[in-house]
Amino acid sequence: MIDLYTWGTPNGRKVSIMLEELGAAYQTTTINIGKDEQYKDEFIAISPNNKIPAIVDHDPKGGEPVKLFESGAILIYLAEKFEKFLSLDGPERYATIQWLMFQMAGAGPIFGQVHHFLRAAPEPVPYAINRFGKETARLYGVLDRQLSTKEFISEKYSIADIATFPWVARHEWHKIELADYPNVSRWYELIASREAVKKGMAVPFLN
Ligand SMILES: N[C@@H](CCC(=O)N[C@@H](CS)C(=O)NCC(=O)O)C(=O)O
Repeated sequence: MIDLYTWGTPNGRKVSIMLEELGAAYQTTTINIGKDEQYKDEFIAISPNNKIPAIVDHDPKGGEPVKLFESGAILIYLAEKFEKFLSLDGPERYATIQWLMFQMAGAGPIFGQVHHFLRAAPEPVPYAINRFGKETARLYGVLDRQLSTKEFISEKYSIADIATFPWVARHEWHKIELADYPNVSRWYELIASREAVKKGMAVPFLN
């Protein structure tokens, strides 16, 4: 059994999509980051950076339960455990990891800044909105070029697609018109149509 600690955000949904794609046995604990539950001692013991997502795998390949935070690390761990969505060696493995890192270090943090300055900042900061908005458009351009010759971000459906999809699903939050990026748009519809993606995007279920 895998315990998933999450909230209804793109980083959390990367992991719920992955667990659904794998058909893994998991149970969800919600960490309401709007109510500061991420700062509780019991959660920090699992996720020392006090951010979701985090997992505890009670049934690892050997030894003690495995605790992990950072969505990219969790995706790699699960991909290797189940031997799916990441080649175990060869150029394809590193192509996938490269695009996973593009999401982790580029698209995620930058789109997140746009969300913050457009939706949460206590006052308008035009410089920040412009800077992060331009960088967001540039990153969509990079993704669009990559997808102009490929069905998926890497060679096959992989953790690079799983990491990127929930962020692109928030395109309206970062003021991106998907029609301006036809290859991203085509890819987005393809990934959105997967049953496991639909299920993973609905986690955590909140009344
Ligand atoms: N690089 C981290 C980022 C995680 C992250 O930013 N999580 C946000 C929600 S999407 C969070 O828990 N924020 C709570 C806080 O910062 O206090 C990852 O990919 O796991």
